[in-house]
Amino acid sequence: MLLFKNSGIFAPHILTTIMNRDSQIFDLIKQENKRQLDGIELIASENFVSEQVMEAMGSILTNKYAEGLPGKRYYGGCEVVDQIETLAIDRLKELFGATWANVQPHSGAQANMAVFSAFLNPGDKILGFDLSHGGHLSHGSPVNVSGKWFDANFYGVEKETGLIDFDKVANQILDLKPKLVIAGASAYSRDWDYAKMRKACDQVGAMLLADISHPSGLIAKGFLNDPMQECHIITTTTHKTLRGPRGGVIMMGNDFENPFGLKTMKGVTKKMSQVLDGAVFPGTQGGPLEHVIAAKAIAFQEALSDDYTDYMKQVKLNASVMASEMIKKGYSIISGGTDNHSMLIDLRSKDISGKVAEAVLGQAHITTNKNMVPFDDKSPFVTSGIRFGTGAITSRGVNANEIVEIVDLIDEALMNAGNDSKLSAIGQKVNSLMVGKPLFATPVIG
Ligand code: DSN
Repeated sequence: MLLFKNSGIFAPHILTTIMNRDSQIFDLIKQENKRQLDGIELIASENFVSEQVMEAMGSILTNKYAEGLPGKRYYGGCEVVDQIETLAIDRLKELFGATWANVQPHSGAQANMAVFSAFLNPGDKILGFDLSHGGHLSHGSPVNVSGKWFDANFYGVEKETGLIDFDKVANQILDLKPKLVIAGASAYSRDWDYAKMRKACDQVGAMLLADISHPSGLIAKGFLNDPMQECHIITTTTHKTLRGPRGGVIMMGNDFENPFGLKTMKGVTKKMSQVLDGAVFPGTQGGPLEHVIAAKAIAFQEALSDDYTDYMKQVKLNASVMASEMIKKGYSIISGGTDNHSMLIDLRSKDISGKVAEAVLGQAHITTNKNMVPFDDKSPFVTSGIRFGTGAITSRGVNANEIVEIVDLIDEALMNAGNDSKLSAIGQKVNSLMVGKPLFATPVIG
C-alpha cells in the first residue's frame, strides 16, 4: 500500500493505532500533516524524510537499551542492534570518506558537546562564528553551555561584503591561540576555507572542528569544499540537507594517538576516537536511540545513491535561482548570493522586520524563520532578516521555474503586510502550487 505518496493521507501502519487509541494526539498530528502538505517550507534546517526513514523511527527498535558500542555493550540482547549500528557507521564513513564515526549523538548540539567534553577543560579558549553573524548557539553563545563553561571568542563577516575573510580568521587564531576553533554556521551561504583555518590551527596547536550540519549533503556529494582531511573532527546533524532523522554524528578523516598531549587520568595514551567515543557515552549521553540509528543508516544509504546526487544538484540550483530572483525584486542578500542551499535576506531596504516578515509569510502558508543579519540593530526577537533554504521544497519536487513563482508569492505577501484578505488569497495560491506534491518525494534506495 502506498502511504503518504501523492495523497497526503496518513501512513496507516503507524497512525491507525494512534487514531483508535489517542484521538487527541492523532488530531494534532493530522493538523500538522495538513500544514506541512499545504505550505511552502523554506526553513533552511528542515527537510522531508523518506517513508523508510520514517518507518524505522516508528519501529520496535525504540524498545532496546544498548549503552556502549557495537560488540561492547552494557546490556544483553544487542546482537541485532549491533548490526544496525555497524551498518550506520559503515555507510556514513563511505558517504563522507571518513575513517571513524560515532552515530549515537542525539542531536548536533549533543555531538558538539561530546567534542568539547572530550578535549576541553572549563575556561579553555574557543573560537567560533558569531551567532549574530549567522553562527550557532552551541559554538560559544553565552546562553549555551559552550559559552558558559568555556572562554568563547568569535569571528564574523566583513561589513562591506558579508563574507568571512579567512585571512583575518587565520590571524585571529594566531593571536588568540585558542584550544579549539569551530568552522560552521546556521546562516552563512558561502563556502569555507578549511585549509587556511587548519594551517593557522597547526601553528598554535589548536584543534579544528567543522560543524557541517547545514551543508553536509552538499559536502558529501562534492558540491562544496571537503573538511574531512583539513579538520580534526567533523560534526553534523542528520536531518537538514542530509534528509535523515533528527540526530547528530561525529566523524574523523584521520584518527591518531595522544591527541594534543591529552592523556587519561592514569596517564594512559589513547586514540582520539577512543576519547570521542567515551565522551558520547558515558560522557554526555546514556543509551543510544537505536530506532533513530536505523533511520540514519537508511538515510545514509539513500544519500549514497545517484538520485540523491541529483537532489543535491537541484537544491543548489533552486537556491541560486531563488537568490537571484529575490535580488531582481530589490531584496538584499547577505554576501550577494549563495553557494549552498540557504540565504540570509536583509529586509532593511524594504522597511520590514524579520519578525513581521515571518508572520506575514506564515499567513500565506510560507514557513520561514526570522534571523539576525550581521551588524543588526534589532534584537534577536525582532531581527532585520529572514532566512530561506531550498532543501525541503526540493524534496517535494519543486523545480527552478516554480522557484520563480514562489519568489513572486513571497514578494506579493511581504508587500501586502496587514492585508488579511490578500494574504489569504496568496495562501490559496500556495496551496494550489503544493497540492500535487507529496511529502515523500524520495525515490526508493538506489
Ligand atoms: N540553529 C538551527 C537552525 O539552523 O535552524 C539548528 O540548530
